[in-house]
Amino acid sequence: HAADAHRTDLMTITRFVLNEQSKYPESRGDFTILLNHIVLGCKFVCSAVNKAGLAKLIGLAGETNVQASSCQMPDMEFASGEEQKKLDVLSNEVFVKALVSSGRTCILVSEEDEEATFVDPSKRGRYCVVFDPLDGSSNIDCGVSIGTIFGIYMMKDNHEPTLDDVLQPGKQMLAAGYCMYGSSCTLVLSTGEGVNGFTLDPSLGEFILTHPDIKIPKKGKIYSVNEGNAKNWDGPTAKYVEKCKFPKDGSSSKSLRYIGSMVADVHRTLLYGGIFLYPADKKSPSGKLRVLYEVFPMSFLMEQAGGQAFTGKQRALDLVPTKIHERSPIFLGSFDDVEDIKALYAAEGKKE
Ligand code: P6P
Repeated sequence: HAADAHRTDLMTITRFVLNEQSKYPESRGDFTILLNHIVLGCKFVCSAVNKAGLAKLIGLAGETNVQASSCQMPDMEFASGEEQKKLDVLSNEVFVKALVSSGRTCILVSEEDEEATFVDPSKRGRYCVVFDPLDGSSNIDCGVSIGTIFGIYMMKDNHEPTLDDVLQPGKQMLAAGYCMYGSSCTLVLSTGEGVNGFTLDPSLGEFILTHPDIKIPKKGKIYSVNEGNAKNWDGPTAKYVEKCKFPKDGSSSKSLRYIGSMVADVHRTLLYGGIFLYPADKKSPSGKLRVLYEVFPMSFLMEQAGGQAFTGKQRALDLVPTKIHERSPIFLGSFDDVEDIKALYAAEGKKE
């Protein structure tokens, strides 16, 4: 029976990527090995985030060195009290160690590290990984979903790695994805041939394909922006949000949904449709979100799912970053909704 086949024919993320890799006979499986190490990091963070509240509780009971029982990494102990490593620092250490130990990376850029990590030549591979190990981590204590966001470049050519290998436009990314730590642990990934979602089955410790070939609705009923910044918005953003609330064409107004955790807001946008905005404003003329490991991966996924992503000036993936922690305004989501705000910026441009 089809249902039984589905239950017994487990499509794990590893098997899925191997299937994709098999289309490129020349590939030596390096990408699959790299991805498996990213998946390992996500499994650890999922476990640590789910324990965070509990570990803190036990910590308050004065116990020290509460071992995160589910992972056999002794040096990843939870200390109690103030030595408790912040989860984003811990997550960063796990991802850096996992990526270096994969032997497939040469440069790592993390939101947590001011400088890029150049992997020792003895452990070097061809991939450059840019990531935010725990985006939205300020939301942990109130139980809001948070996530890991990552993007993967191939180094430009076989020379000594330099920052130029990561200061590439987003359209050069080979793959991008995020892992959301919420009611379930969901990993959404694109390797350039569409978007697929995998859910962690904790009893197997495997990510299973649960959302094959995700496509974002062409137009949505939701807009997602921090309305608290409205007084600082530029004209086109203000006009667009006004249109969402008071549509002139008699259509119904859009609902506002804003969680304040990018992975959660983008995941909802991807599945339900609509538009996510983090515009520039007078206080931060480049917006708040980081190009390499927030804007590019989410823009890559949106385009792969049939949506689009715009900076207010250009297609987000065409942007060429000059600094590894550079920021950019971003408008991403359903194709038609982003088209509407592009038209408003274009009209503004004509006036200037
Ligand atoms: P604001 C979280 O701190 C974050 O980096 C993103 O995850 C999120 O989309 C954004 O900032 C929220 O920013 O200014 O609306 O609180």
